[in-house]
Amino acid sequence: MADIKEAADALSVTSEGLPTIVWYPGHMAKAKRLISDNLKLVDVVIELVDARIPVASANPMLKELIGRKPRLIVLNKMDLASPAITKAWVSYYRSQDIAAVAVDAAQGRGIKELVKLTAKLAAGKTNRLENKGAKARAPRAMVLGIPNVGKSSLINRLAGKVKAKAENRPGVTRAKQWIHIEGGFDLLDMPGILWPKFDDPMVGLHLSYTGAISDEAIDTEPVVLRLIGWLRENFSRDLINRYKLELGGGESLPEDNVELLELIGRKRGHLEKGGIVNHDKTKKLLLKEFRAGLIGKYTLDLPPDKPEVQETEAENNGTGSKEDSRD
Ligand SMILES: Nc1nc2c(ncn2[C@@H]2O[C@H](COP(=O)(O)OP(=O)(O)OP(=O)(O)O)[C@@H](O)[C@H]2O)c(=O)[nH]1
Ligand SMILES: [Mg+2]
Repeated sequence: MADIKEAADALSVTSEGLPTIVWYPGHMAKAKRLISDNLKLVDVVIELVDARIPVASANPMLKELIGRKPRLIVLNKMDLASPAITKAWVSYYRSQDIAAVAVDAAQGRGIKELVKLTAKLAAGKTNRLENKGAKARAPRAMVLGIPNVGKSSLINRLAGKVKAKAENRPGVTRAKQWIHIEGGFDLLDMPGILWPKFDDPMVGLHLSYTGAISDEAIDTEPVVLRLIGWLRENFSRDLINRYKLELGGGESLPEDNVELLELIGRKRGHLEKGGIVNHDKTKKLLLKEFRAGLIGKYTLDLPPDKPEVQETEAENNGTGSKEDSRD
């Protein structure tokens, strides 16, 4: 499994100690060429983004790269994202005339609709070819996405439906492997790695929260402290429930993120001699549980036309009825 660090040229930090990505123009041009070479082979592009961070996990240059080729945006890992905000994202894309669908490639949710939509988008091209007298062929698609977004899971999930029937087609440049997806299209059996946006510190932060940037590559302390702050501001009820942070009457969570981290650490018994909290243990726990959706199902990037969704979500989460099932 690759991560952003391997795809990027360098990982750097901002003045606040937050991760940011540095790309060199030469390497970027090479990556672009690699993608455009493969793009030539397909009729439709399946762009995978992480439903929790549709902005941070998207490639801002893809639109320009693929030109007028049909594109389907797939919001993967929907099982970990806020259902209401995922819905809002799908409507947003559709309002922009971009086909979009939410899926869970790990469990197979949404895959049928994905196949249907891809076939429909690609059919325009093959129909045009046939009208010009070319021999009929199945439409072709490829999967693109940043590291760790679920490209292999999606390809396996699609291939699994037809028992991974792969074939080596002659006549195609460098004899690529294609998987025939029944009732749908031919899928290029090789995902294209995209690079995420790199000029916005929020992007690095959100990629770290969700694990697209591996923890070994960065100092997780400032990242986890920001995450704790975000959770406290938006979903304090979830934190209280998950970590059983019983507070005295009228008391609220500590404003200080380090204090809150230590409170959680103490609750989980992450103590060393002298009653000092082992920050490292608590940081790892928080990241693991956040990424697994155990604290709650959150979407960090909001659609441009729906900034108010997060608030509604926070209110809904505060009702307490679903917390029991999370332990
Ligand atoms: N919860 C959840 N996890 C998923 C989903 N799709 C993929 N994953 C997990 O995400 C991780 C990365 O998935 P991969 O399919 O390896 O992602 P990839 O894009 O091929 O990654 P690289 O090859 O490293 O670029 C794995 O641990 C998967 O099990 C999903 O829909 N839901
Ligand atoms: Mg992969």
